[in-house]
Amino acid sequence: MLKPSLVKELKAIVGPANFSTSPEELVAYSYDATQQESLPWAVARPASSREISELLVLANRERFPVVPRGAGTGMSGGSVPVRGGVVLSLERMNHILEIDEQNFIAVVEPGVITGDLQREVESRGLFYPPDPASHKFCTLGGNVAECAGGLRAVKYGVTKDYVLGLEVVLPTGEIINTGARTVKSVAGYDLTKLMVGSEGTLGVATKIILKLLHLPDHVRTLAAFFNDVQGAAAAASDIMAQGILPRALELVDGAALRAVESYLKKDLSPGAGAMLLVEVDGAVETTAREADRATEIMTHAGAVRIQRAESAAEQEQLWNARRAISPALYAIKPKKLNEDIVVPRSKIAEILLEIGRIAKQHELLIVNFGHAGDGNIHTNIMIDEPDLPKAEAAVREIFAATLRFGGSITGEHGVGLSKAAYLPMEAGPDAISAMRRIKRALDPNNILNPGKIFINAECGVRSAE
Ligand code: 2HG
Ligand code: ZN
Repeated sequence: MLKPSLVKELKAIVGPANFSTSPEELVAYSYDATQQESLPWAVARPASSREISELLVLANRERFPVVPRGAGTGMSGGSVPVRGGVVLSLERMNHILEIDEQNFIAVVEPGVITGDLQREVESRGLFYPPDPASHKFCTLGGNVAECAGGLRAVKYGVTKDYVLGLEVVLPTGEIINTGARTVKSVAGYDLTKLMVGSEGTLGVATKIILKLLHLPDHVRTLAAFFNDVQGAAAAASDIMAQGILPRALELVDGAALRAVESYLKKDLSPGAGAMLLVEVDGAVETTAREADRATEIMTHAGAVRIQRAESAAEQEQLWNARRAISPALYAIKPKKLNEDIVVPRSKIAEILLEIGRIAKQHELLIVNFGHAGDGNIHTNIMIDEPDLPKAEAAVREIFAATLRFGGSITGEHGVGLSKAAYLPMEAGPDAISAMRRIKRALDPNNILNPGKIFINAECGVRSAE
């Protein structure tokens, strides 16, 4: 709870219309896409880095938590205010400030919807590749905080590969600029890379300088259907091993296919045990050659049917189906533990076998889909509430197997709340201690997004009452 004098000060910073403690609003800002929830004490919607700076200075003086929030589409609880405090919603800072067509740069505020920037730059023949499945809703600020990946990461990389520089408000209120507007810059520590993926715990990005590319001339999309997920996984590895670099190579298992078919009320390929979506881009001749080659490889690996999207509308339909998987899975069970393990891509078939074994042993339904091209598989453990303990045991075993295969427990969703207990499985104690020291150096009072990434993250926050 915030004492009345503090409410007055906060209202003076962001304006009374942009500050709320109404119960309805608190609920609306209490959860993210993981369905974890915790009520904040208030919501503030600042319009500038100066306002954010003032708010953070106040938070340090009064020691209340501040939790930055984009659109709440995160998948690890990063924007959930687990210790209450003030949610700092960046929704009003939603302007594309500049598109520099000559230097292939965009400068945006954090609240810009990723899909809006994609559309805007594409209308000018430019391309912003990072493409999280939630691109129609998620924000670039959230993408930066979590270092979002997405469907095109296999060829084009993830958010950190496109952030050239940032304006950041540090937890203690200083406004700094990191990076540069150039392709190269090695002036001091790379604070840009430190901030990207820091899950809203080290600073609030208020301006983002993004690298753009030239829009590829041509795009071809294939949907291939297999009898089982092992065949699809083998085909995905073969495509990559043969030197084809698709811009998306997505795997969907049978259970995910059924779920999305019933969610969209549309058959993709009745009875198919798995689907691969392959998209290549580039010059017309190159894409034609690569699509033919991918077709041969998938046929050889056991594809029973391959569909070529004949128009942009057909391409869009396939991608809409793929992007709908995450919400569609709730038709199977009321709760899902959505993980985003990543393994070397030659190990996808093996890890899927191992996950199947773990599912059987714990009598759980585990649905797998995701970014096969870069080895990032979404293992979704579908449960009813009472199944939670055994699902958590299964998660630990899946993570152990992932690490044995040389992978990582999270490829794109971040640690947040969901994976804090598991981080020590991957990062050694000295590495975690180094991370904690960075956090402490930048946020000595632990006011910015406390309770994330580290288990038992020391609080340092007292009630502002
Ligand atoms: C996706 O790729 C998202 O669709 C969500 O990262 C994944 O729900 C999930 O597990
Ligand atoms: Zn994903």
